[in-house]
Formats: sequence, structure tokens, C-alpha cells
Amino acid sequence: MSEPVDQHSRGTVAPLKGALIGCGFFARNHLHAWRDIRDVQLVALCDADEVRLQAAGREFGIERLYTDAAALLKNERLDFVDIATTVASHRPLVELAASAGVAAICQKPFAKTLDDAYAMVDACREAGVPLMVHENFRWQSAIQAVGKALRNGEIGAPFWGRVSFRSAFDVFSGQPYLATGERFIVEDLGIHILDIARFLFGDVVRLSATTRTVNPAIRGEDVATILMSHEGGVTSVVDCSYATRLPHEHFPQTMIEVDGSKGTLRLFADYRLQVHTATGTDERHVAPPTLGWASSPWEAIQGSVLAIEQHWAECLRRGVEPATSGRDNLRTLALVEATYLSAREGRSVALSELERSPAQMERAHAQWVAS
Ligand code: NAD
Ligand code: 89V
Repeated sequence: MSEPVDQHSRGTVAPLKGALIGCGFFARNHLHAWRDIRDVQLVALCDADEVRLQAAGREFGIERLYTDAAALLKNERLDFVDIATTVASHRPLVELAASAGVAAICQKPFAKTLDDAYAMVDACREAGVPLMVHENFRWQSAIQAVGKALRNGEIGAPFWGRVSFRSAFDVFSGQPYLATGERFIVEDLGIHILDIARFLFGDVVRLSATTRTVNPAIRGEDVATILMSHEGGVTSVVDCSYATRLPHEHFPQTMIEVDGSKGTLRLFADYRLQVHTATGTDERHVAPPTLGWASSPWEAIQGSVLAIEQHWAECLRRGVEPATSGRDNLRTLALVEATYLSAREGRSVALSELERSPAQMERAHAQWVAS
């Protein structure tokens, strides 16, 4: 993980000016992390809920407060907005930012549908503004360490992998909306685990999935098992559950197994990374960074929020596309849609089925050429 960007304190560049839209449950992590990044200054906050807005403003010492995002974008001179609202407002808010010519970060799930996501990517491309999805799980220090070991060829060419998240942690007390939506684990949590599989093994050609609802108190599915064939030839299993009672609760840790042509890699509980080859077995501790504001058991997620925000600031300054850009996230979102389709219809799904229609592709290409 990169160190905080410190050009501002050296006086070489002006800080990037940002505003946060959405001051709810998860936004506290965004606020703490932005405060840790020295060349970014959050100058304003927005939330439709006046009470939440005032509380966040007081706690983080931010005085310019808005209950309306359009007013925020009209009155403030911003380098970017960070959208941390729930999914229903993502498309209108991203389009609002694009129409104001302001770069945007959007929390996951990026959009309710793939059509909305394509429209958001198009809007930002047409406006010439950068767009990043806050897809933070791949930015956890343990996941980055796994990616680095694979890229370095430590176990040769991977041919099989498993990315696993099994828990019975009560996510509903902090995020009550998770219990009432028609969709749950794949859209909310599986999206991260599918993105990790893409990050480690590349894009997916075909998948087959099952889903189940075990907890009778919720509406959506809380168990999903997905078998995927990746473009480079890796076969992977992504499995997620919020109905799994284990002797030790490891929320929010992701466990990983990878078999390669020269050895095996295992990410065990408590951030123990094991790499085994013919020359021996190496064990590393790949724990999250120690942050003054972190709170158990959220440390790995909180560390990843800081890492993705640092990545955004670096990309914005250098004018390069973030790793989890809107464009990139279309492929993660397609895995979510393919999972639901496969589970619903009881068949395997080729990702090509979810690509844009030829007419849509033609329109997007014409816009791309014109821009
Ligand atoms: P929340 O309901 O606690 O907070 C959302 C806030 O946005 C509310 O205060 C609401 O008033 C405000 N809001 C909604 N629409 C608005 C609009 N149009 N203008 C201004 N304010 C508006 O939700 P949350 O649990 O904080 O989740 C927010 C997002 O973060 C969700 O998309 C969720 O999936 C995501 N999330 C991500 C992670 C992660 O690790 N990446 C973890 C938890 C939640
Ligand atoms: O990351 C998330 O989106 C969260 C949680 C980890 C609780 O599932 O909703």
C-alpha cells in the first residue's frame, strides 16, 4: 500500500478540494480517511438528512453543509465529489456531478442495473470527468499481498482458486436496509468477493451459481456459491455466506486459496499468508495498517478505505484511470447480474450474454469517437 501523499505539506501543490455526499453509517470511514490524506481537503458535506449532516459537520469540523447536492455543486468549487449514499441515488448523483464537470467517486454497488452503470460511465466520459467506484475490498492489505505474490510468479501459473467469505456477523444492526431488499448478499458483499476474483484471476467468460436464503428474518439471499471460468484459464469458486456460524467469527475477512503450477498460496484467518513451493513454506503476516480511528472488527475495511482514497488522489493528480474506475466496475457488476441470472434460471451464463446490444455498442462507440 502506498504512503499518504505529502506534496501539500511540502508546499508543492494546492490540496485537492472535495465534498462528501451522504453522511450515513459508512461515511464516517470516508471522513476519517480523507482527514489522513494530507493533500486532500474536504471542504463541504451534503446529506438530505439535516440531523446526520449537522452531526458529521460538527465531528469533522466542516462548516459548509448542504441538504441538496445540486446546491452543493452550484456553490462550491470542487475537484471531486465522493458519493457515499445508498444505490438508489448513485445514478442521479453521478450524472449531476458529470453535468457540473466535477470528478466523482461512487460507492458500491455502483448501480442498481447494468444499464444505469453504462449510462453513468457514458455521462462521465462525455463530460470528460474521472469516475471511480469505491470498490475497496481489493485494496485491503492482505488482498494486495496475495495479488503481489501471484504477479511475482511465486506459485507459477495459477490454475485454480477459491475466494471465500463465510460469517454470521450481524450486519443488519448497522445497515438495516440490507434485511429488506429483494437482493442481499450477492449485491452487497458478493460484489466485493467477485471483484477480488477478477483482480486475482482476470475477467470471467462463464459462471454458474446457486443462492439461498437461510435467515428467515431477511428478504434477500444470504448464501451464494459461484463457479467461474476466467479468460486466462483459471477456474475459481467464490462462496459467500452470512448464515455460517463458526467457532471463531472472522468478519470481515476474506479467505483465499490458489493452486499454481509451482506451488500453492493460502490466505488463512487472521491475515496469515502461506506460500508453499518445492523449496519450502513461507508464512507472512499481512495485517491491516494500524489507524488511530479504526474500530474492531472493521480494521481491514477501514485500511482499504484509506488505500482507495489515496489511490484516487494519486490518479486525479496524475490524470490516470483508477484501477476500480467506472469502466472497470462494469465487469464486476456484470458478474453480480450473471450470478442472479444463473441462480434464477438454473443454468450457466456466458458473460457475453450481458454485454451491450449491438445498437448500444454502436452508440457508445460513436460517442467515444466524437469525444
Ligand atoms: P446509510 O443509509 O447509513 O447512509 C446513506 C446516507 O445518504 C443517509 O444519511 C441519507 O440521508 C443520505 N442520502 C441518500 N440519498 C441522498 C441524496 N440524494 N442526497 C444527499 N444525501 C442522500 O447507508 P450506508 O450504510 O452508509 O451505505 C452507503 C453506501 O455505502 C451503500 O451503497 C453501501 O452499499 C456502501 N457501503 C460500502 C461499504 C464498503 O466497504 N465499501 C461498507 C458499507 C456500506
Ligand atoms: O462492504 C460492505 O458493503 C458492507 C458489509 C461488509 C457489511 O457487507 O455492507
